[in-house]
Amino acid sequence: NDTAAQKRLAGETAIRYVEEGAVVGVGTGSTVAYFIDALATVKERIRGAVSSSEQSTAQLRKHGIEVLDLNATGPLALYVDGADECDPHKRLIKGGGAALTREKIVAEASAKFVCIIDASKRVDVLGRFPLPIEVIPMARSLVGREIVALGGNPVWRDGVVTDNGNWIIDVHGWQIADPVALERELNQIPGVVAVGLFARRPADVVLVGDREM
Ligand code: DER
Repeated sequence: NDTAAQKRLAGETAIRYVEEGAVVGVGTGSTVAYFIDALATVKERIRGAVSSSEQSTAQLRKHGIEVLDLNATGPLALYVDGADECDPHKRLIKGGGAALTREKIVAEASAKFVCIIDASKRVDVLGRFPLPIEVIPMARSLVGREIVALGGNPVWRDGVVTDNGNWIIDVHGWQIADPVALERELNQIPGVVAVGLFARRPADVVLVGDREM
């Protein structure tokens, strides 16, 4: 269908940002799955990849692409990942796939973050998609109470344990006009591991299908 076609196109278009001999930072999700398949067609051009999830690691290894430790690679030139929502300033909501913590780590280590999306992810104001927050399990109720105090409606993503052994709270009911401020505020709460707002550090390039936003 059209959405899948746009995701595939975005994944394939992102290949143009892969430089010779690069170690490529790779995100998580169904759009990134198309990027990984495309990366496999040029795998002799790259040195390897740094992965943001066990899911992406498995797909990379299936294609014979070496998965490297971020502590061994140092800074990366390129990070490619999807998003759940993207506003006009290239600020993102991520975490639909529960990989937000490692995604944020690899994005932070990368000089250029290329975000690959289909048109359905574009919004004027972030927040229709429930905001994922990764929390240390013992702090779930504490963080939930502080979210309520901030006017949100926290819902435990019951049954999901992240690659880091933590839990996810999805926050409904926020229209996030100042995502940088909210990201900073939520990051302060003890027990919060990562917030699914990429606003302090937005994407550098957003590909909607094959078009740069
Ligand atoms: O969980 C994530 O952050 C994913 O990147 C998500 O935001 C995009 O997933 P999709 O490409 O399957 O829509």
